[in-house]
Amino acid sequence: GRTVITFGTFDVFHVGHVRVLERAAALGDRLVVGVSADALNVSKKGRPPVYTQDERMEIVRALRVVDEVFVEESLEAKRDYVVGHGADVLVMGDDWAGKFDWVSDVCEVVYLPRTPSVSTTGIIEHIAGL
Ligand code: C2G
Repeated sequence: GRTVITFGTFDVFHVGHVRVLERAAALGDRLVVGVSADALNVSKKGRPPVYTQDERMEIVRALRVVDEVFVEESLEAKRDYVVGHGADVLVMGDDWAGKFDWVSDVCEVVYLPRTPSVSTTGIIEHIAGL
């Protein structure tokens, strides 16, 4: 079987997240998802996500297309996560195009087009303006 791995924050879960996970799952037989740690988001974006990592993992784990979930502690550990989970292909949305090509010595790397006009930031701004 072919194992697919993908990564993300998946904060304020939305249809763009579902679609990228469904398309990632369709590329193999088993989908493993690294959900970024709260601490990683603080260091990356300067603020924690709206939902905690336990809540974000619980949501992603509940999806029919997801087989396994783990905490992504570091952006630089991709190669270790790929090898550790026996992944054959790493999938990311194309906002990350080219950024993880350095992992292509241990697996195939695929960037999928993002779903247009939906984002966590947009949802937060929408709600803040109500
Ligand atoms: N995504 C998408 N369409 C959108 C929004 C997001 O396809 N409209 C995809 C992103 O391209 C990504 C996944 O959904 O593949 C998760 O997006 P984020 O939660 O924004 O993840 P991010 O904070 O970019 O974390 O190691 C990589 C990081 O953990 C990625």
